[in-house]
Amino acid sequence: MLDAVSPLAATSTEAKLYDALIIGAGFAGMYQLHSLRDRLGISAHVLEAGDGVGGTWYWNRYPGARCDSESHSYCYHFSDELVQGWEWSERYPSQPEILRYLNYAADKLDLKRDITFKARVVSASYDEGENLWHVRTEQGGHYAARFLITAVGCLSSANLPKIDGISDFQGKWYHTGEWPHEGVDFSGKRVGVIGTGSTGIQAIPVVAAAAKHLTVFQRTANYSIPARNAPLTDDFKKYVRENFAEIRDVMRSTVNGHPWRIADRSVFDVSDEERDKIFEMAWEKGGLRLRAEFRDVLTNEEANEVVSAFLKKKIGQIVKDPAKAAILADIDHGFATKRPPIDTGYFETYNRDNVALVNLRAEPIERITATGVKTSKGEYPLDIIVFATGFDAMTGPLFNLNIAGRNGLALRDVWREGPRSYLGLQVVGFPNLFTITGPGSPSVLTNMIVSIEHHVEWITRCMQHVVASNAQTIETTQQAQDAWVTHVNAVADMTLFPSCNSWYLGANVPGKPRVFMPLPGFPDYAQRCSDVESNDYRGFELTR
Ligand code: NA7
Repeated sequence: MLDAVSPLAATSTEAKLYDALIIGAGFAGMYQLHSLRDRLGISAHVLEAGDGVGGTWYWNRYPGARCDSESHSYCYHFSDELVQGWEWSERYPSQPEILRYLNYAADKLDLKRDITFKARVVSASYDEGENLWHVRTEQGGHYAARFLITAVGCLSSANLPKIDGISDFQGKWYHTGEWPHEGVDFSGKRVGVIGTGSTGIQAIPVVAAAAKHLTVFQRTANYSIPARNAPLTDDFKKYVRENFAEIRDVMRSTVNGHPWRIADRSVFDVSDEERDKIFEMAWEKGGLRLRAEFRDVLTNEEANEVVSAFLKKKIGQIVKDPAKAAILADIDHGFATKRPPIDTGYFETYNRDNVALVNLRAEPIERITATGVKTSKGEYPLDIIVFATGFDAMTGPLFNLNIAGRNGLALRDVWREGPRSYLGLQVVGFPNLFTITGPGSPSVLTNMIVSIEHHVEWITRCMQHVVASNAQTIETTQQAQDAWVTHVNAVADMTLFPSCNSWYLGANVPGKPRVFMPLPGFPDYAQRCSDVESNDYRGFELTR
């Protein structure tokens, strides 16, 4: 334990004392624990609400849950041993396989002994006199540490819309992000799914195949690209084993952190025929690679319209009922300005006899009744309602911790008008607090693992610097934070992201301030973080 911390253990608090507390045992918290404990040699402990590791993948057990990043890129790359010791079975890993992977990593790194499970953090407050963060859990636990690191994920606070009458419903209802561990039996049931984001698009085909009847309630139509999921071949597995260093380098050098480069051509550099050929090939190959075929999809409105038109046309080709096809293709935003979903048989599902589509733009939900969902045009009888209605993204999970910094300053109040941070890592007034993949960093615009590994490694070196400098605290300055917020807004404004109502902007949660939260462009961001580090942590102040 750090010298500056240990004397306090005996004197000022009955809390369990550590050098660092980490909240959350998903990909981020697990790697942070390993880095601090096994590399830096300080005492670190993780508090986790669930009764196992996994984070997002512990909670999101809904039917069809699968990662949209390809499996060979959606795993830790910091350890050759972990890479060589694991084999993914499919192109996109399913939720159960990711959970197995995280347990494999936790066991290999011997992490579980330093994690307290079933410990839901309800408050985290900084005591300036002691220079300690005091963290309390719902279960009555009290912990304290000099450093506090949030590893709570960006999409872990479920958004359950306030629809009148939900307590009247006599059937069962579930939110996809808080799915029962024992699963849900849909057989013989009339099911309604509300929401057609990435989650709804994954769940709908699986629910349709299991249920007697499915009614999809669509408010905003969405694009989707076939994932073309399939078992991995032995050749591909061998390629990954032998080339993982190169794969990692590609991921770290591209805007979205995926294992492919973005083509250096404009949509308008090629003829219409050639462009169609490129799109068709990308459609056949499947997955998010389609977005990378041209460099200007998210920066040039006309270029975006061309891609969007191609994808809308595909819906009409797949969905046989012209009325359904028209509702599904009536998309009001440009492709990938919202998080682009990928699917397995999504649009094809609307060709099944047991699937109905309700257009909430034409008939909004009025209320939930004892027996179903009532819209302005009629009532839909249901036995089960599935809310695939997303998350209070990025800030929600942090607010749930009730973080209070200097002088009891609540993060919720400081961010009332929207999140403000320096590098997405620190906030003025909250010394020694680091937010992994916090607002103001690339986070959700990347393959998350790339952003997580980058942040964990940066935080670890930064803490090493604080300790080596014999400093008590590190805290960003107001000036650095203000300049960073200006930078994030300027970069977002160079893209088409702010053009639509997405959860990136908080637009899915009524009353949430409209602020673009993530920062587009991983490599430029990583370079800026490196520059800060090599310039004596410019923008941060250390107190000794
Ligand atoms: P999303 O992408 O936020 O999608 C939520 C869906 O739920 C979306 O279609 C919403 O329509 C719909 N929704 C939300 N509230 C309502 C109400 N009140 N009535 C009807 N429909 C509603 O969440 P996901 O879980 O699909 O995906 C989140 C991320 O997880 C995803 O992007 C990946 O990164 C993984 P709207 O568009 O708001 O009109």
